[in-house]
Amino acid sequence: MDVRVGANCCRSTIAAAALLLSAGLAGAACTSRRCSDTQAVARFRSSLAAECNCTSTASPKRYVRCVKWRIKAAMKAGDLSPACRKPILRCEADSTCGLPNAVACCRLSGTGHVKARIVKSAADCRGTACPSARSASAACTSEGECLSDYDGTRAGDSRTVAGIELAWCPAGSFMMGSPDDEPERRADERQVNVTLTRGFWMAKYETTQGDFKRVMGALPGDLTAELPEGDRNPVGNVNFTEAESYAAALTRLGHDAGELPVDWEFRLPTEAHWEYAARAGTTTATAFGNSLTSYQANFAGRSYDTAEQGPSLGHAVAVGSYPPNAWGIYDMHGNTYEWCRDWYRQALPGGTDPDLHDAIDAATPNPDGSLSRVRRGGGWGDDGCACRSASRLRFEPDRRYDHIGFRVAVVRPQHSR
Ligand SMILES: [Ca+2]
Repeated sequence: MDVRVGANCCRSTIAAAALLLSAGLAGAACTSRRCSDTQAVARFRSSLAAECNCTSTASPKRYVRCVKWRIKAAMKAGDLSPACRKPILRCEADSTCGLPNAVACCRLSGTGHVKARIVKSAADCRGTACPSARSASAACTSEGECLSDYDGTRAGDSRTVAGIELAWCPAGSFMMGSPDDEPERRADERQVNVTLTRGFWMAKYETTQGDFKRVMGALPGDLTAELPEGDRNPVGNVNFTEAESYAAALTRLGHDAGELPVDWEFRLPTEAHWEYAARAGTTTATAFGNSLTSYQANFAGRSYDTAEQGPSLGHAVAVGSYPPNAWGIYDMHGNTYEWCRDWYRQALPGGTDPDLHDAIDAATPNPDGSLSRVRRGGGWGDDGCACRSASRLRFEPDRRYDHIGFRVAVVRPQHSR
């Protein structure tokens, strides 16, 4: 099923495909404002693949012929409104025969056209493989890259994968770091422009002890008086490698369960991902404005800026005990510090999709010559100023401390196109 998509003339087709994908459900394209009974359409569609013996992508024409016959019969029996016929047919004719994780090959030809086709396996692709494609025309951008139907539709959309609750953070640009006049800022927060070309899913909560034990079998380090035991309490005393191992294990669980497309994976967030998610669209010092009280986040000591003084608990609490930010993400300010995947570099990494995970040569050495990863967000033992969205600290990756935990993100890495 080869589909040639003009790079310029078919922008509307691509836009429609993008809309279809951003709706999150291929089925959404099979309903229509003119078709009043959208539930009937959804029910009917879900039965078509089985009724038409749709076991392979190799026979789309026969499949569509069967669908047409079924629609006709349903209309005759009064089970389907004639207005629903076209929406269903339009979708079915462009479908991958009901297979949810078909593979599309997206290839930019020498003449500037995108050539897309559906295959059974990524191994059959000579161009870019888009494993979560639902149809050829809905798989590729006009540049021959993959669109994803796994994206959320709007900031804060929810999804649960491998038991981890996630919030959607859409692609976008933001100013990373703090302005010169932000109180208590530090020199390593000099602002840079960042563009994130792909949206990602951020864990709504810090990694909990319960989830870590479920996935890895045991906690990574000791509990302390300040890091008490509790399945909803955050993990602490976890080094960088252990945090990455947990993310990798979640990726395997997600793939094995069919909940995670093969081109997506769990990771620690980059600093850019972390700050973008912490800000949740805000440009103020925190997601709650230019001040912060310990009624809003679990930190100790001084409130930040003009906020009223609150309690200093001096220990970790169950995740989600404080209000979420605008995208439904909890404890980005306070409770535990959170590992990021970047090497610490004094100058913030700006630009497009910055990722210093492998940029060891760019890392800023500590006074003793060692190198650090980044930790973010403040914790139960520090003042409110450390909870600012732009605040950043370093920590050597092989070390652990009870006030340092992490959260995971689900991303579609750049190497998967
Ligand atoms: Ca935190």
